[in-house]
Amino acid sequence: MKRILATSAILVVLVSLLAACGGGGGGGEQELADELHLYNWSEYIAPEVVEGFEEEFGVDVIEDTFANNEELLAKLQAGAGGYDVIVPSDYMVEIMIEEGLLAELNRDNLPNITNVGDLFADPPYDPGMVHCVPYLWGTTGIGYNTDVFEEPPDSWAYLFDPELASEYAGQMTMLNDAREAFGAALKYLGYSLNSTNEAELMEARDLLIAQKAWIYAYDSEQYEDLLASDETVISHGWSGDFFMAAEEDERIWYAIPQEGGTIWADNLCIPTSAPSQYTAEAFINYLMRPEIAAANSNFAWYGTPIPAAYDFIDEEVLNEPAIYPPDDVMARLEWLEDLGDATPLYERLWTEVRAAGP
Ligand code: SPD
Repeated sequence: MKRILATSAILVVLVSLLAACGGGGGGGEQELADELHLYNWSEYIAPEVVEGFEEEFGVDVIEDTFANNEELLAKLQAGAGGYDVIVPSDYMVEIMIEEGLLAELNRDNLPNITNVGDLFADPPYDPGMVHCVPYLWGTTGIGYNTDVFEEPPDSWAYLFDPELASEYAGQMTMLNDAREAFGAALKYLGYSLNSTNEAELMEARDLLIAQKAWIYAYDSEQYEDLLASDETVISHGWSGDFFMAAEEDERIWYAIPQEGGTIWADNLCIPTSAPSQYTAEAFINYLMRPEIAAANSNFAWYGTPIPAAYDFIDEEVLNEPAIYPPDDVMARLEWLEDLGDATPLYERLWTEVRAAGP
């Protein structure tokens, strides 16, 4: 009897210790933490959604933002252990799974996962949604000032062809994002944005270096504001960011280039180092409620993977063909994929682009 009591006491101490450490493994942990740390893209969650979670669950949400997937990866690789929920894109999810950076989701805590539509429920970068659930999706293309462009600049030539692009010298931004910048250059050249062909990549690098003569900035977080403040007139960027800016400034609009561009999905994932996997799952489950998914889609002007949310999405978002593109446009879009062994080559070429004059 004594031995049973002693064993139980040890178990109780172990369980309390695990709870005090915040667990991280999900399992038996059933208490919400006081805080949830979210590492997200900028302007990518509706303020009322955050407030709603804080009020209903009694958890303070603390948000940091990153500019691109590589910045997020570098932070986790450097051992940053404070984040409960992160929001990597498709190809980065694959890389993070391979590197053992993502926890497996505990579906018992995610009953709303059944709300994810068939199109997104079995993504190639995370088959069966074992590690992540899709959050929002969109495209990469060209934002512009409609006062300057009578016709939509719906070709990458507006950013790369010397005759066209030089007209907007000093008034053009490119995303501060290696995969997206190379993707745009590769598409303009007629190649896949997942090319690993060294000659094609060198050509894209040279094009990006030549383009620097017209670039105002590489920026992923304020480029839409630069359009609104008339510092720029044309900008490489993510669809919803331009539509969101257009709410304040109706001169701004967005075009998907005829040559095609990127289609992407950002995902809600939990790092293996998360302070509280249980709190992270409560938050992710909340974000998959149809009304909440709709509030985020209405705020950020990106597509939601939750079809039941459509009933709550504003008509102008739902009916915008650049947000929910028709089939012929979808057919021209390409997903970014993990480049495997070619990743260091991209990194080197991107460093060369950023270091080059002017
Ligand atoms: N302002 C939030 C934008 C989020 C864009 N994520 C897209 C990543 C595509 N590679």
